[in-house]
Amino acid sequence: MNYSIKENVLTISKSDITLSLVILKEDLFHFFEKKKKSHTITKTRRAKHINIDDLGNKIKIFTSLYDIYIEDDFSISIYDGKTKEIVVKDNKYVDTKEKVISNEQKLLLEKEGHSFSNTLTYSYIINKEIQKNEAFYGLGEKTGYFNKINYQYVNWNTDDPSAHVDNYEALYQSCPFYIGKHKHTYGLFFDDTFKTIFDMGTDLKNIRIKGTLGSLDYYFIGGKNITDVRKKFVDLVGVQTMPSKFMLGNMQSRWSYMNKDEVLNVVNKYEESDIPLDVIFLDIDYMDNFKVFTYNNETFNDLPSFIKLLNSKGVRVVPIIDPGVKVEKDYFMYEEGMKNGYFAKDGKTTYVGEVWPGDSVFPAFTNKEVRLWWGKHVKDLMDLGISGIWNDMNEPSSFKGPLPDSLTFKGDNGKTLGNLEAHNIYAHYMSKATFDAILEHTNKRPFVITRAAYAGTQKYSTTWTGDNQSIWEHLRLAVPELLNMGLSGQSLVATDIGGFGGHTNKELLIRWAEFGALSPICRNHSAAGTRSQEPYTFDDETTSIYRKHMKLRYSLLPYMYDCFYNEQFDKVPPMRPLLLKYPNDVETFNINYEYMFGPNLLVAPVLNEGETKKMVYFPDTFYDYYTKEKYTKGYKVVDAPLDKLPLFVLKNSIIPTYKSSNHIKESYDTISLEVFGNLGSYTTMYDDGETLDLSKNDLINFHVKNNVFSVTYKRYSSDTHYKKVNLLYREKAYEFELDGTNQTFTL
Ligand code: MIG
Repeated sequence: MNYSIKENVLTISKSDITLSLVILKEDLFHFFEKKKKSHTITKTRRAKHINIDDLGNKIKIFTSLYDIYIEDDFSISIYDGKTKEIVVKDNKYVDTKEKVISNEQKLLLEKEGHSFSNTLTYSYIINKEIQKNEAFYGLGEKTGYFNKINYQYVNWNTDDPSAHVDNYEALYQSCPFYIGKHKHTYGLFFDDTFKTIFDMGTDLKNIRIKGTLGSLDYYFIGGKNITDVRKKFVDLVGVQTMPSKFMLGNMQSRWSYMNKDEVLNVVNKYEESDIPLDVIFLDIDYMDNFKVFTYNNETFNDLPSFIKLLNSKGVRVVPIIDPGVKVEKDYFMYEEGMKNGYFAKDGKTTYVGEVWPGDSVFPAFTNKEVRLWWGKHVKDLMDLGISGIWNDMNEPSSFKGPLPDSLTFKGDNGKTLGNLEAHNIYAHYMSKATFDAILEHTNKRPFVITRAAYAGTQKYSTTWTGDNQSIWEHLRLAVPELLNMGLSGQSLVATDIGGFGGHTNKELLIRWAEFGALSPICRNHSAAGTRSQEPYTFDDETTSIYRKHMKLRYSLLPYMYDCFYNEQFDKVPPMRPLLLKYPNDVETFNINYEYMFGPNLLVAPVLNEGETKKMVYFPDTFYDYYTKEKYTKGYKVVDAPLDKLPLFVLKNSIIPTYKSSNHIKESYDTISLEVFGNLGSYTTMYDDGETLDLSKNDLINFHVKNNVFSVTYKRYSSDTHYKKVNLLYREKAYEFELDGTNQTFTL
């Protein structure tokens, strides 16, 4: 075999094909055809020394953990270094021409007047052999079930308003990363921003990954288990930004709040209904003729004072910003962008597509100068008093259909990107522009929520799953969809509670809100022209069940907040499949409709109409959160009347809660602890809910065992924090005063 090693880069070449390998860590390998700059991996890592054995017709490269064999047809097999078992293996090199139909079929189709090529040419096709009982997860925002096996997906950010059914191939986001789990667990991340196709085993034999124009460029990520692989993937592309506390509050939105009165009415109705609310969104209707960075001077006149009013009622405001800039003489965004050549071009002229304002042009966020310019306007918008920015339509979507392949976008360092390369990272860079600007302006954790994304966008933004519909099928879809997003690095995610398109109904809204209460971001949103979807527009029962579950969410705030804080360090997504904690329990491999929130809560939302009982799988001993009934390992049928979200707590754990308020507060002076089982230990983080520096936080550990309760601080500040703790232990309630020093109490 013809290979060379230069500066720890192994390169193999044969005829016109070259393949390089860099060992980044003992369990992180980078395979690529051409060296290129990643759009999402920001850290550069040093290449490690390559240990190699030349075996004649193949070579063996080994680290302390894995053996890699590369054959002279470029097929790669990775084995566990200790057991010598297969981890992941190429099923022989495949020609990049793929036969789609036979010659006979082609002739028939042509007879009927279709023109059809019976071969498609790809820039690469990789076949990874499916191992015995192998399951697949990840792939970011995709439809279908939790285990991705047997579906085919396309990574091409797409705004298609039809219903997101199982076999829908492309949603708004692209995350070319999957985790394979059989006896061994690994991840593969294809850092290819061009369109890629992931056939997850439709032939039952291979995972087939096809590049359309991009060059082969992927990472093998090894790990002990799925948690470990997820952690290493996140270390590579970036961890989800830590939310400010308010971002865990309840949010209300609707496309078609047409003026200030309508918005105020929603906030007032929430208040009257005694339902917690922290954020209200302004959809496109607040703008002046849909011109971004403006507001309508009649319907939303003096917006800053209005925002102040809402803020004084404890509610923050987050407006929408789309990428499309209206073509209009004297409109500052258009003039500034045109003058500086900031918009995407078709040949020598600026490309004009169509969005809400009519003819629109698209900023080239791939370029730093453009990002800074956009950011300056983001800062001006922040000055109105808003608390975050909602980025939509950034696939990008245009009413004139997909942007032409021929478009070009200015990149960084004098580069130009064609549309096919820029498309999947358009929103990624728009999120970066927005995030960087808010960060610089406020010096606090930015709140950005984007519809489209690429792998790693979570370091700049949260996301939601776009235009779902008010159908039960979409409530069911939401659970595995968010779980796989979590495994793909995106943990601050939401689905539109109640469903976006179509008219929702009482029962669906209630069940969706119950799920929403224990999902990462909790936001009710609906489309213009659909039935009102705010909880109080139904009946007293709806209002009361909605209230109950939002209060449940607000009471669990310290727990949820700790989950997001912990993710910064342990890289475990707060909303997580049972599989993460129980990777050896085969029952957990295909669980679609229950999940864990944090280490101790098991959530089993009802997702079917008319259902008042639910079959729940308990991977261990759990207690009912409300009744304290004990469930041992196995499948059990639990009661789930309309007003109840089935929620369970792992034995021997402590759940911290606050007395729920209707708005998230800056500080809390009492914390309640409930011990489920005989003992428990829980560490909580205490901060102001928005500080950037997470390294200097005060941690408080609560520990209960053998009738002794202790409180231990690991602190950076001298604040007392909680002054009181209420403890519920073995059905007895205790109340203790805290003085800010380590204390021990006998129970
Ligand atoms: O569908 O701005 O996904 O949340 O309300 C049209 C209007 C465009 C799509 C978003 C949706 C938003 C809507 N937008």
